[in-house]
Amino acid sequence: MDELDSIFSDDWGDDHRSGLVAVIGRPNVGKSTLINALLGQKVAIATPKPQTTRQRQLGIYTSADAQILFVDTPGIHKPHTLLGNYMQTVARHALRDADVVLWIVDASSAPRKADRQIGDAIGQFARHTPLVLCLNKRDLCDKNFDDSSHLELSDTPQVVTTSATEPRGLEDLLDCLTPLLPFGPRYFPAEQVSEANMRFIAAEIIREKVIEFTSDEIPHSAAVEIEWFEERPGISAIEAVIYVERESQKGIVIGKGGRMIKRIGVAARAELQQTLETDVRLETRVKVLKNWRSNEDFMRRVGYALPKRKKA
Ligand SMILES: Nc1nc2c(ncn2[C@@H]2O[C@H](COP(=O)(O)OP(=O)(O)OP(=O)(O)O)[C@@H](O)[C@H]2O)c(=O)[nH]1
Ligand SMILES: [Mg+2]
Repeated sequence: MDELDSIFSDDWGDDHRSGLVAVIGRPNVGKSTLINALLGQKVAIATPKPQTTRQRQLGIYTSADAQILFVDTPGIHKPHTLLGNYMQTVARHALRDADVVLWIVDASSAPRKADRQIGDAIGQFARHTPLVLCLNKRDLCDKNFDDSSHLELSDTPQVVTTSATEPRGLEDLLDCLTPLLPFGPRYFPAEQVSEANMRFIAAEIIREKVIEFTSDEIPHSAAVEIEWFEERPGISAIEAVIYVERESQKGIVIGKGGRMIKRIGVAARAELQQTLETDVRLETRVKVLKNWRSNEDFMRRVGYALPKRKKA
């Protein structure tokens, strides 16, 4: 026993807390924006269009007494493609693995059936996990905001109202989450905010600009593959391909006289330069791959790595 005690000694301090907080909710309620605001840095792309986040992503918040590993997840929705299935699988597993569930709802609109279904999913996959209900987008509500319809979504006593963009309520949210985490060590150095590698970050930044500047089906139909990434002193060279599903979408992403692809490139390059802290040479091309959202091999190639289906 003495030996075990020395192996498992609590040398991080008895009262340090750490663990996974799964950030769950409908698409577009502000999950990624809220994580970025809590960290004071952009770790996940966020856009006004729903279904922006496609993968599990960690946002690491470190204070003197806690390390909170925020798990950003795809918004929960009814999937129509293999990509949609992948996104829902990611969200479900984040729920299962969580030490605490942070359920974000949009306070500025009445709760919908989809919100209630998320409540059911939490009951099914994380029944015994502490739950915090976060009413976000408070800045879009009336002064005399009535939260009663949102409170009916859950009987959790842990409710926080926030605005990720103002920002407001973030300290309250951290104060609410921290005591719900188990005691544990720091898993990452204090200065680390993300696990993502630069290739992934570059692809996401380019995808964010595509989503921001285009409309209709394009945001859902776009995937970005980094074909070449080279960091040299003072300059990074990146070659990226934007995949869409139809010729007509390719025309939209390129734009009249190449104007749209230029706009996407200029905005992405500016942000990449800031992130990489180097000059960036960015080349972007657009390719069509019909129905790639149901193409397992391609999805794996661009990081939507569904496990291989078992043969019956
Ligand atoms: N006014 C206001 N807008 C917000 C707030 N939080 C997020 N938004 C906006 O809501 C939109 C969606 O934000 P995201 O962070 O991408 O939402 P999400 O829940 O991560 O969405 P998915 O990844 O698609 O599931 C963006 O335009 C944000 O700027 C808020 O508190 N107030
Ligand atoms: Mg998101």
